[in-house]
Amino acid sequence: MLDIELEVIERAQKLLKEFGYDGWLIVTRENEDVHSRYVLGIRVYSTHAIIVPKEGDVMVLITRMEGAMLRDRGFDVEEYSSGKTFIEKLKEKVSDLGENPKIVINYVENSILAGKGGFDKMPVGIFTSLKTILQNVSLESAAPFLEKLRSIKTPKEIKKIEEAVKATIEIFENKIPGFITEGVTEKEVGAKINFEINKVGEPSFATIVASGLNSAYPHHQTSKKKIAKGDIVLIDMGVKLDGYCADITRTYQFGKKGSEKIEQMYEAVYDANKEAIEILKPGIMGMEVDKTAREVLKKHGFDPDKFFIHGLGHPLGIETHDVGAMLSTEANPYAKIPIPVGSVLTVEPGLYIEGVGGIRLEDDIVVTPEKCRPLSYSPRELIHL
Ligand SMILES: [Mn+2]
Repeated sequence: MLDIELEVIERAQKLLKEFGYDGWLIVTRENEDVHSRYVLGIRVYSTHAIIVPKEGDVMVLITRMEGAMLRDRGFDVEEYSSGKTFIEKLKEKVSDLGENPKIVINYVENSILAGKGGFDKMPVGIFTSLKTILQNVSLESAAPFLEKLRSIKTPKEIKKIEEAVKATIEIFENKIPGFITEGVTEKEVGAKINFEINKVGEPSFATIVASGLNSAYPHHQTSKKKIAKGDIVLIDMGVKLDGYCADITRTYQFGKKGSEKIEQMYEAVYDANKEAIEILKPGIMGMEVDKTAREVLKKHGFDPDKFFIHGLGHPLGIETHDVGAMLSTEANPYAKIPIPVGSVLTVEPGLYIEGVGGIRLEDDIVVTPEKCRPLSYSPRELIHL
């Protein structure tokens, strides 16, 4: 167990007590629930259960194949050999939490309407199994508890994200310019970027390399298209370090000459990014920050309703799209809560014009008691590679 996991466990236990829960139960497999790694610090793949009691040691019920690895990390490990023994041992361990314990599990009621997708990690099959196995246990949604646990980052978590951002910038500045050559495909550039990412960590998400007209799609799927002179090259990627994500987008142009339109778009997006970061401070609502960015784009002559087709930013943490206060329009309930100190957010205005291309500049920031501290800074001018 590293300090960062110990801190997560301590905070989780404190919150369980505050909420009046007896424990937090994670049951997952194949690394499907991000909270398993959040607590254990490593990925495990066999079906396993993690019990975080409101006090005392964390218990992991797992196969022999992966048990030793967790025992080495200091966890209390119980091994099982079949579905039947898993069920017997889970029942027994849960009964240690008391009579008719109140336990939270990682699912969300009315998941689509609730807008809390980040917590909805339990497959329906496991959910129905638990309902049958744990008859005298009250199983509740962990969403309110997890929201508190994950949306505010501790100094150790912030430091980890800061390191991930540094590693990402290093690749943007020192590696990527050399990767963009005439005729290279988006996929080849993506593979080279991923090689650099994997040397220090792993990709936070599937790296996006969008060139030419493809850049008009914010989530373009990196393709076999060859990069040609004059193309916009939009790259969205991030290093994940020890489970904590960075997420940065830079937009370049391949070749010396750019069109005036693209230069204007770049300037508008740069100003929107900068002004949004300037007004971002604790207590402000994300919708206000999002609105400011839209107004800047409008001032530059670009209609945000037509050309800025996503929210301004999202929380960043153990998932690229983490949970908590968002920078978005008022349609998003998370854009209407005051942004707390300790939030880590992306700020990523963009302009996407079909038939022309897209520009996005995405930086990562931390909300401090005074205002916000950018962890990355977009280049002032469009860089011609
Ligand atoms: Mn992003």
